[in-house]
Amino acid sequence: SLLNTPVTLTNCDREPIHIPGSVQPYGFLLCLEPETGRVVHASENTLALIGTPAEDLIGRGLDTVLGAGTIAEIEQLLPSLTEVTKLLGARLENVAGQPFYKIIMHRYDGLLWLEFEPVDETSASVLDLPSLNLALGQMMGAAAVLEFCQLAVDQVRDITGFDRVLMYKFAEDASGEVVAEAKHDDLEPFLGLHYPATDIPQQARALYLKNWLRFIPNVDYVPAKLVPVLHPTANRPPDMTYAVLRSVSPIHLEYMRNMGVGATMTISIIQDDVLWGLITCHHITPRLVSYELRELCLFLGKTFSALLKTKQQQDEQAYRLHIRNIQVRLFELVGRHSNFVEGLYQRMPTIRDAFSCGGAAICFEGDIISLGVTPTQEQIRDLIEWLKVNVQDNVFYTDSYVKHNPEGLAIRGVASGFIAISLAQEAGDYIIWFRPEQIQTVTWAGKAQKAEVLQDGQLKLSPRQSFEAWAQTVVNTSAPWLPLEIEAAKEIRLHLSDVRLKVFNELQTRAA
Ligand code: BLA
Repeated sequence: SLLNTPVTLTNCDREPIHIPGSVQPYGFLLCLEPETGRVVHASENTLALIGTPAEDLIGRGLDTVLGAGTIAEIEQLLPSLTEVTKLLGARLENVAGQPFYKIIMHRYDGLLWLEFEPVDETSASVLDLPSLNLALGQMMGAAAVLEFCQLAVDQVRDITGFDRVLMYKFAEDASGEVVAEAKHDDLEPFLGLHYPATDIPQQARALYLKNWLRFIPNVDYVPAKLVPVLHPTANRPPDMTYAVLRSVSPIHLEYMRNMGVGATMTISIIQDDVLWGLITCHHITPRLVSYELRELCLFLGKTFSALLKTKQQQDEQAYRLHIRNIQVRLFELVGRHSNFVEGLYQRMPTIRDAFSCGGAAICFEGDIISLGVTPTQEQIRDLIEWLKVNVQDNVFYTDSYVKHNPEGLAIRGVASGFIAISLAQEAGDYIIWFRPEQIQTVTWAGKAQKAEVLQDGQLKLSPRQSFEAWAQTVVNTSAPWLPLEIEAAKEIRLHLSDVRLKVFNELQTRAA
């Protein structure tokens, strides 16, 4: 079965991370049968933490560890208990010199879950409402998604003190990009780096849609097994989807260790039931973050999730306006020039400014005018020949020309992707916008540092080698064209076709 299959780099998307049968040992777990209140699972580290072997707790009631007052409080919470966690503070009965414990409770998989976290700090209030209000106000005022992301990571770093806080945003293909970063000055920046989808496998992404915050106070921990390991009625360990102490994938732990990270906390950013991104916090050394502070970060994450759509609409609106504005000015220039083609490049803005692209080419009556970074004249002529023969659509776009034509390999550096609008296909009259290969626009700051190779020839699991892996998945590909860009290209084509027709008609009339 999967449970007995060792996890490797190639099967880790099948690792059943929701049922590891063990916990992180900084706290301990008791699972109760709801009907009887008897313990059916205990984590084996009860021995280390409270001096009682897990075996001795099985079949017993909570009165073995808790006083009557705490038990009464728990019983009051039971009727309303769901997979959403509830919190109680408690001192343990009959265990001298123990720290104060937070009991984090939820009900799931037919069990009552009681997770005990020792409280290590003096429980000073984490709620600094005035500064939280200020931060939320700033976040609400952010004019664009990127600014919004930056404010969020700054805020999370401010209130938690993590060495590094990243906004990790997923793309369509589930690869990810670091779009904002707040960090300690001494750390190498990760901003702008991309990672392949395999770094956060699909079952993990699915779990993070249900459980919005995960915490690993020490990546060097040795997992504490459950006693017994199998669920009382199912032939598998109990489902830890909502458990705070869930022991995480050993592969992920190795990744974090190789990265030089000692502790992490990660918050899901969810939009319309889709995992949009993660706020990922790293600390170089192990550290405990109190449950209350984690809840506060979760609150920020949910607020961020709720406001995100507005910010995306603002971004789209701003880009739409920008394109519209360029179009209006261009069309005006085109109308003023007796030779309308000159209106497309002789003044500012030029046709190239219509979209974010590396360069553009105007191909008209056998001439080619290049603007910005484009393929050579020769290469553009080849491209036009290919378009004339292979493309019937008036507007054609691709983010990977090589997929359509192997000859595209020669121009992938400047033109992995392009949009072409035809003004007269037979004549070869086109306007083309070029986008470079994406990987050439993304750089890894620590380029000098080589990916480490292990003795068995495998690359060492690390962000560095992950970045290389991502780079492999996007060779010959440009950044994608947005629907609104394609719409705008269609508008430009319609307008220029009209103008061209008018000019043509005028010439005809004059000739007659
Ligand atoms: C989980 N991998 C993760 C998580 C992150 C990353 C953020 C979620 C951790 C959590 O929510 O607690 C990846 N973290 C990154 C990246 C950066 C970072 C890219 O800070 C960059 C700066 N991981 C691999 C490979 C495999 C793998 C190759 O790199 C498998 C072959 C597995 N990653 C893996 C698994 C999990 C994971 C199984 C789930 C861990 C768990 O929740 O149990």
